[in-house]
Amino acid sequence: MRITALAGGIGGSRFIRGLRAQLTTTHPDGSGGTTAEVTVIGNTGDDIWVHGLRVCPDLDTVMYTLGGGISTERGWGREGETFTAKAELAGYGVEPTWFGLGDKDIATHLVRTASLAAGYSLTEVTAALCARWQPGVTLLPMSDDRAETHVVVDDPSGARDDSGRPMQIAIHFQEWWIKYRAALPAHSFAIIGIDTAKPAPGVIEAIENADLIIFPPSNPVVSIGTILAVPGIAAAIRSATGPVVGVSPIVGGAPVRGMADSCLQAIGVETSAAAVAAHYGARADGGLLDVWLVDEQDADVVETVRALGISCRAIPLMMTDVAATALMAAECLHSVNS
Ligand code: FO1
Repeated sequence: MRITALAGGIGGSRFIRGLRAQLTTTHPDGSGGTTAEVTVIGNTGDDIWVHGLRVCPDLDTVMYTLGGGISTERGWGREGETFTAKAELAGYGVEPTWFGLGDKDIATHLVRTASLAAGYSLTEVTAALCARWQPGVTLLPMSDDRAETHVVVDDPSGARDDSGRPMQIAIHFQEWWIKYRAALPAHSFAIIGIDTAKPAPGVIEAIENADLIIFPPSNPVVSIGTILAVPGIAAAIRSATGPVVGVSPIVGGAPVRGMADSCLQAIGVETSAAAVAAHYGARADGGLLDVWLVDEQDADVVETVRALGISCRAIPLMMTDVAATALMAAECLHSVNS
């Protein structure tokens, strides 16, 4: 079976880890293997140049989480990380001092930056990095082209225009997310370069050949939404032969983690499991979803979602550990047969 999943950072990575566990059969004698091949299309809208290094937060979070190198406490970056270089850079007063640049993580960014400078594509670089981490999935960037999410906010300095209205500026997503904790109301998101970005090699094929397409519980706006904004990807999903199953990132009216509510607010979507399903739309109706999984706390929205033309089930969606996440993945797999 071929499964293709779109993934952002922490939530998406943890879901894929559960999916891989669900697909991996280990026999008493230790033999076994996975009964399916999984391709993950990773969001690169969060990517940023930091101190001359190209950082790909969502690709690295998938790679480290599945490769066993992730910091379980933070959900991003490396286990047992130190931040000596970061402190030294701050000592020189160079910005961005707010970005958590880990010493071990720097090695990944150095390899990526040098390889890109040598002319390798992000797809090739990601494959090379994954050769070390062995994530057990094929990790593809959504695009090899620059497509960087910026957030339009009122100028934090309080600057105003001639008529006294707050000046609006666009800041990099990472600055909004890390320095301002997404607390600055976002007027809109601008993905710089998205209009000319092309799906990375293998992305469209992974969608067209999939027996199942999954939207894990990643941020529907700045992670899944950014991947869908790459010209060609949403259309490929709409016309894909495999069923498209989404897992709600909103439970009981709030994001399970992260700040999806700040993002949904910016695009005028209510922070609820049903509203996100409606935002993605029913495939039968020109949208993207065939199935939407909501948490048991949101069982009351199942009928509403079904009325949209999207089949819907309420199951436990808290990814408390790999086993719980594997059960969520099992529910997605059932959609292939139903
Ligand atoms: N998230 C933070 O909240 N603070 C940080 O300092 C931070 C640094 C960082 C460095 C590398 C990396 O791969 C991820 C990092 N993240 C940090 C997470 C990142 O900002 C978000 O996870 C994604 O961009 C959104 O999914």
